[in-house]
Amino acid sequence: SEAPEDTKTATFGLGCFWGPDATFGAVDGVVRTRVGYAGGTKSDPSYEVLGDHTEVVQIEYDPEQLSFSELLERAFSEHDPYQQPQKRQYQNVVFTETADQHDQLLTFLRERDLDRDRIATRLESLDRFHLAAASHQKFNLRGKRWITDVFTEANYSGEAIRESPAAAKLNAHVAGHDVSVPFIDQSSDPRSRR
Ligand code: MHO
Repeated sequence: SEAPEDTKTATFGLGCFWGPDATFGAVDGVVRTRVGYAGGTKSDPSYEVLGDHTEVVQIEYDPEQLSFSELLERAFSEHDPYQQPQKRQYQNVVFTETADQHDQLLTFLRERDLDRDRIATRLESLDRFHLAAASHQKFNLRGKRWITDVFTEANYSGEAIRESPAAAKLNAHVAGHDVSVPFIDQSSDPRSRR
């Protein structure tokens, strides 16, 4: 089957973006991942000249398979919402992009009994996502030249590797993540029996 067309995006800052690029890549229903910078005002940020931006992962997901709440579940299991790194580059940020995502975030915080007065995670609405350079995309996979060389030989550009659903899964696997299915016992997931 082909990659789903009606995808949505979710954007999170969870420290150095190489990590969440891989953890979210493993999640069933995540179609593509890309890393970049958001949450600041500087135009054209780069890794070297970041300005007031934060490293973020942008997750493109199939809403038929995965909800924003499930992504929040994962994002909050990846950080302590009551601690925040001093360096803005690595801060925890949950961006919402639509009114629906914002509602799901409020519901999530309420159901999780998160103390809104103590929560340190930045909760912001996404203004703009700035893509990071190709050398930062699928960083774990890029450490395996014998795999990326095959993409290159098949005429994938850096951009095509970044946008490849297969590369997102390989990147996750190389980083040591196995397919993760939110809220479903993996032994009962038909995929693991194929
Ligand atoms: N320079 C740090 C973090 C990289 S992450 C893209 C390191 O080498 O681990 O900020």
